[in-house]
Amino acid sequence: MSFESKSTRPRHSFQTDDKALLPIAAKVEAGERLSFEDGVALYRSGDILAVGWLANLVRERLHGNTAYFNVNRHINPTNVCVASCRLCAFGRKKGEAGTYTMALEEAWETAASGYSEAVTEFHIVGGLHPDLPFEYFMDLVRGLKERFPKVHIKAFTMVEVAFLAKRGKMTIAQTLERMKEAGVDSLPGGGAEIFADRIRHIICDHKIDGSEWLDTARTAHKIGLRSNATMLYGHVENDEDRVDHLLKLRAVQDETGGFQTFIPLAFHPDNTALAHIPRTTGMLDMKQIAVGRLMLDNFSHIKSYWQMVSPKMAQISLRFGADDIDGTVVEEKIYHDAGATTPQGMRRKDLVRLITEAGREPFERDTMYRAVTRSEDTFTVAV
Ligand code: V47
Repeated sequence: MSFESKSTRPRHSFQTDDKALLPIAAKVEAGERLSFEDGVALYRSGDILAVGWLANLVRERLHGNTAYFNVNRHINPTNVCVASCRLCAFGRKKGEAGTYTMALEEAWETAASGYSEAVTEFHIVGGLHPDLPFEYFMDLVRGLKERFPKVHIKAFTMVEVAFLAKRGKMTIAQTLERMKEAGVDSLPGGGAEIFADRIRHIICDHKIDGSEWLDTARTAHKIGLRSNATMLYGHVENDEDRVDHLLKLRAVQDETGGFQTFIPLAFHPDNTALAHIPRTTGMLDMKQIAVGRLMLDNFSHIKSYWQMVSPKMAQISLRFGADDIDGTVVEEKIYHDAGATTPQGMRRKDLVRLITEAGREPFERDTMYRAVTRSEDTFTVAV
């Protein structure tokens, strides 16, 4: 994939006291691909400003001064989950206190509730429910499309797709085709966590493994569904595990070109089985954005999800490699069950303010990164 340079600004030259960064800087300035060792050296560097400077160089080459956001709404139809992942505070076993499963009418009503601003995207993820039939999820999507025909449906992680395929006795491709027919437009990037088996056994033993996640993404892209990709960091993984994760994503992207956005997700430990792990620091959060931008040379977009790293850090990250801060969200459950102290949603005007105060130009996008123009309760997408 090649990108047109959007930067018009003359650059100052690169400066660092960290000698390990010098050959990496030469490669970045020449537009060359970085290696596994380069990735590890970037993670190990204490010179966050130098690493960020390089990531910003790439970010501005691709997107100039533009920073993207969208007006979206999250819907989590159920928190009942068979998986019991140690990383998760959201999922509950069937019959446990605090479980919920939305009736279809309830899910459709939820979609319409919250802010008055017309949303352009529904983001739908949930637990791996042992009893809900495949048709529940298809009816959910079909019902949303009937009620909100203009809204893009970004639904079901690779983990949910693989689970629904198994339960419905279908192949992954058949499952994805059925989802597409029902109205799913693209897939979110969740469930990727860290691909290395050693780590997966500790944090999410009952989920599909890394190669199954990547295969499911590959299949989705091949049948024309684009997706995002995430990486969960700040738990028991090391620098090598993170670089390995990034390179595996980069390899699939070379093959399919189907990933839209990379989103590093900061681990929230509260109420999980890994509650003894401290929360991520600002340094680590900025590193993930910057190293992600530098290693994933074939991804167009790097998202700093404000719910994860806080609105303040998301704003700063627009100078450290990120070009997107996600959207209004309206109602977030997964990180709030795990102790997130951010608001559950944000108004459009507040996202615009964060971006503007970072000295960037806000660009309201739809899920496919097309421009959105709007009045409060309706919108138009540029095609
Ligand atoms: O897959 C679960 C993660 C993901 C915790 O595609 C946790 O645009 C931190 O993938 N601490 C779901 N993370 C969310 C997700 C996402 C979010 C925003 C945008 C997009 C997109 C995707 O959240 C899960 C898992 O990796 N997660 N528990 C936790 N305690």
